[in-house]
Amino acid sequence: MVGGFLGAGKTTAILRLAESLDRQGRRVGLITNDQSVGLVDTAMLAAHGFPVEEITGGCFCCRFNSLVDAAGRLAAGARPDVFIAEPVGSCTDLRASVSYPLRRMYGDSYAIAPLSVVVDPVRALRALDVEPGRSFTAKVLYVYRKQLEEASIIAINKIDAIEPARIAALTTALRREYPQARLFEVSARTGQGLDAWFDVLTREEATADADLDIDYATYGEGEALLGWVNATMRVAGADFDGNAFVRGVAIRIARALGDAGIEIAHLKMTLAPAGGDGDLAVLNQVRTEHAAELSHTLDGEISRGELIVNLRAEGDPARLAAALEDAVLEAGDTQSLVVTTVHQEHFRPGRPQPTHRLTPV
Ligand SMILES: Nc1nc2c(ncn2[C@@H]2O[C@H](COP(=O)(O)OP(=O)(O)O)[C@@H](O)[C@H]2O)c(=O)[nH]1
Ligand SMILES: [Mg+2]
Repeated sequence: MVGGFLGAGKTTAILRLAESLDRQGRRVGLITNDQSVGLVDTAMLAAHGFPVEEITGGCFCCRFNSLVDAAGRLAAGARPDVFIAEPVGSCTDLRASVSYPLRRMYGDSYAIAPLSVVVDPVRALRALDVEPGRSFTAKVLYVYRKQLEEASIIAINKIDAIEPARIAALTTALRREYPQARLFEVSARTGQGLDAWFDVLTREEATADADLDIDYATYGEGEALLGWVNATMRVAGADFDGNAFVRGVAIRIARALGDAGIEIAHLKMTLAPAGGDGDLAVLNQVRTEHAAELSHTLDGEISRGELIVNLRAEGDPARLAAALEDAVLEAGDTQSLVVTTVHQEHFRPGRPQPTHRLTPV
């Protein structure tokens, strides 16, 4: 499992790990997880040609049997040598609710690798109070810190995008507060530092360390402070600039949420032309003040397309949904587009109730 908070770079790192294993001749199966359907991540990973199973409607820990079923489906089809699973970014206590149960029940068939937790360095510097700046409230940070507390490996990601001195400050803080974890400094984007981390993942097994001391009431409240919106929309017009449109939507959402004091955890969007040939715009934004990034852009103008939006932020889901709708309509207006909502849901994650909770024996 490659865990870590929303927007840390899990999916990007998993894709790199899958490619690395593939080059070594190992067959890989991927398992994505989310609270709801219509996922940008699944579409992105599948577009790279790897077999992917999606577990929706709850996290691995609360849908443990779905995780086992998904692994079973992959085993029956693509027959992977290695499974890589991405847990929901707002989940924690994964050792007790996923790793140990897997090992106890399926230890003869599977070896479980150490739990990795990926961090975005700017987010982590603020969460650990090393740097000032907009962050989440205390109960969300409780979940954030529990993720670090149970990590065997902490992968400090995005080192391509931050000054070395700030990484050094973060390393010092992480060593002090989470001495159990092995630290790696990596860039899932450029590939820097990944080999050393991946090497440990493929060679070592998870250890049975002390149980995570966690209060499920606080964890549940922290998780439920995050609002989730998933939407699928059809966009049509005379030939229009789809890249500018998704940028326009992101700018407007960030402005509205910033004015309301709401911190974005992760905003993801894809815009795919109707009947397209795999051409896609992909946008990501991981903080309210972070400039949105377009990691894939559309080659030319389009006249019709499907927009998928996944927004996770610390705020009332209805308010997030309204901000998204306003942003899409306004951005659409600037290019005289007609936008139709095909599917939209907004909610707070339910109380975490793991199927199993085992502690080491
Ligand atoms: N600069 C930089 N950005 C990265 C890196 N890894 C991931 N990102 C970006 O961070 C954002 C969130 O990444 P994603 O893999 O979707 O995060 P997840 O929510 O943890 O799965 C995307 O915009 C990625 O392109 C990295 O090593 N460097
Ligand atoms: Mg992801």
